[in-house]
Amino acid sequence: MKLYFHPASATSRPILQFCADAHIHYEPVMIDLMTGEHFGEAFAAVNPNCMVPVIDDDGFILTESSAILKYLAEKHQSPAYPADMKQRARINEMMDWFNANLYREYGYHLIYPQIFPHHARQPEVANNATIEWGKSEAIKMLRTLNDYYLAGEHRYLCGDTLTVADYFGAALLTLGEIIGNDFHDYPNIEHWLQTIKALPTWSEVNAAHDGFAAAMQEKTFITLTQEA
Ligand SMILES: N[C@@H](CCC(=O)N[C@@H](CS)C(=O)NCC(=O)O)C(=O)O
Repeated sequence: MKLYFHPASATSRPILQFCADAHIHYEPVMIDLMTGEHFGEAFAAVNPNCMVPVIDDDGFILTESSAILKYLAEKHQSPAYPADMKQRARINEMMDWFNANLYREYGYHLIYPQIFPHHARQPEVANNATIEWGKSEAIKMLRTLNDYYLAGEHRYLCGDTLTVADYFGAALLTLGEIIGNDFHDYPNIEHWLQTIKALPTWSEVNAAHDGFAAAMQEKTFITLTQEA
């Protein structure tokens, strides 16, 4: 299996970590998002959306990080994606919530327009409005994550077992570290993230992400708590 990825990409990192934990072997194909390699003809032929991650499993090409995680977990009969219908539905629900709700506002409206020039809206006033919108919507969603999904005694997102939803959600949330977000206002989120970050594979898998965050540290961004 080939895995097309970028090591600092929020949607590649959960797959890298799941593969590490589940001992899934793959041929890594690094696509350099920083030089625009993903817009080139070669990669567009693999994924016309020009996005990572993608897997090519013996000719079966699959895009979409959430679908890839579920496919790999099912293929390898991982306990991180239990076969029970209702447990699975709960995991799917959580992954859809992160992907369709949180990532749209938090990633594509609050964070990416501040760090990637090709995501910035024109004119500047439109970009600022996009960022403000993303920030206020993300805050509402994080409140729901903290007070509803992560309320109670359970250790992980969907109960007391680590699932693919935890890999996915933790990677998307830590994307905010690039602009200096922290989760001090959300103790349940902070506690859950600490649990996921304590996985033995976290540091190695997230080394490029940590390097990217460190390189951006001197810059000023609008964060969940920081005004312009
Ligand atoms: N819905 C897609 C989104 C993937 C995505 O956002 N990929 C980002 C990296 S984290 C990307 O390739 N961005 C390219 C760009 O912004 O030009 C998925 O979940 O796989």
